[in-house]
Amino acid sequence: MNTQPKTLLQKENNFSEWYGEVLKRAEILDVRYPVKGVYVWYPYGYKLRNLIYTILRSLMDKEHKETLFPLLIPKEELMKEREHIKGFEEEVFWVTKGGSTELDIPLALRPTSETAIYPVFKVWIRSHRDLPLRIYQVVNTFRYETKHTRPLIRLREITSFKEAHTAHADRADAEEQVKKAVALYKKFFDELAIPYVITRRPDWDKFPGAEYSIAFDTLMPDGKTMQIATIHLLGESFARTFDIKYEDKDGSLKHVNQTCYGISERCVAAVISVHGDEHGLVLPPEVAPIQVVIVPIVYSSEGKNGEVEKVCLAMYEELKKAGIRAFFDNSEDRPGAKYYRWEMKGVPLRIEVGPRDIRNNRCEFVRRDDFSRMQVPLGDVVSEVKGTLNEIQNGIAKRARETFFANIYKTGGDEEMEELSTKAAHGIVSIFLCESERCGQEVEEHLGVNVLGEALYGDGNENGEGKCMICSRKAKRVYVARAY
Ligand code: 5CA
Ligand code: ZN
Repeated sequence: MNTQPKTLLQKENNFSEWYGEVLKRAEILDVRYPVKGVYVWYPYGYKLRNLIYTILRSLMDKEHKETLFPLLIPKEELMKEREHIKGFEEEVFWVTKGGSTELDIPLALRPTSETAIYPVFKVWIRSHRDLPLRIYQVVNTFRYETKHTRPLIRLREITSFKEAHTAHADRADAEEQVKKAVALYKKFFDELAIPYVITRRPDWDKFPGAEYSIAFDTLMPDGKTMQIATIHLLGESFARTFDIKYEDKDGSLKHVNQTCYGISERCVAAVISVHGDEHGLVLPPEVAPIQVVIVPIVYSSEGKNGEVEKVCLAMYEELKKAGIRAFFDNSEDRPGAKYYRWEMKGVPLRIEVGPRDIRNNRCEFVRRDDFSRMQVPLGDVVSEVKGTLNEIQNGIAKRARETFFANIYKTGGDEEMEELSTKAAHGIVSIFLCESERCGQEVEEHLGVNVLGEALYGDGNENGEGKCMICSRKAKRVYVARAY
């Protein structure tokens, strides 16, 4: 039996408004802080963020060591790598004064940490025995974004920037690391039930200072893609600039070969946006701050401390002991108000317990993902909760994948621009496009899209070869979409 409550928030037609309302009502982020592009995590949102980052950290910790580098970067270091600074120049926040004294050396707030970390790599790395070196940190970074800022998506203070930096003896090992990083990020987003395509960014739009960049993109409910992770092969460019060398087995001095890869709180934005519905958040059990909420249905004659409350408390203790993040809502609010609150906050499973249930030695489960109800004997609650949470996790992932792949459109080659443009308004379009910047820009202008890059992983048609839709030269499958 389904008892779907009536629609509260429009998601499909007005995603922007939905997103703002949910961040507020579910208490994820407070946007009232008086600095543009800078926001405050509510405790509930921060708990969600931490559960997501616990997964990320545990994946990272297998082969990386966590460190912490300073926020301030001396101007000279930031300016050393020419390509890099060309890309970031206009995005850097500067600290130029200490009190009323002008600083001799202006200090940058890190926009990313290559130029903070690599001068230290130079002194840490001596011999081939020091390689490979793999570190990561989770920090705040600052970017003076001039495009429209948006909570969790385009920030001036990125609060949860997970950046990994690695150094290797040779290029083959660095390329191997790129593959490992791709595999690691796949696992991460799979656990969050976030679908993605993986592309190799066009040469003319790669990370400043990188040889090539690989990106993960997901699809938002308004049909725009959002880049949720990037992995860069840096090669020797930074090693040459920062003079990072090691002594090889034969005694010769060689430059290291490097990679870096990063994820921001856009991963939290993705979880919220991809899975949420008209009633608010729908959280995958893996990351839900509260996995199960117990709501007593108490009739006035029984009141507090009655049989219902006793049963609920025992159930709560049992669930907690089994390692399940449970919450017993014994507040004074009416059950309806409680349903609304916990639905908005995306709690995957609600257990209702009323006097009649107790007489029948049972309770009622209500799933957040599809609002289906199920009666469960009181003695089976723990095992049934575990099984149901598992089903919810899988159900959420399946639904997200179906929506995602239904919105990837593969061109045959004879479509009109206008037709492709319409498709691109709803999702991702796979076209044949050569590597030239001119053709890329032509497509971006005519279709009103962004070129995500060469398809490496996605709808299953990545490997085709054809003719560039602009110049007819040999071309590979490329994903394009309107991007955040
Ligand atoms: N040093 C490299 C790897 S850590 C780097 O900075 N790469 S990046 O510029 O591509 O950023 C990594 C990821 O951070 C991006 O893929 C994107 O998902 C996210 N990101 C970038 N800018 C912002 C921003 N202003 N707000 C939120 N997330 C951002
Ligand atoms: Zn072309």
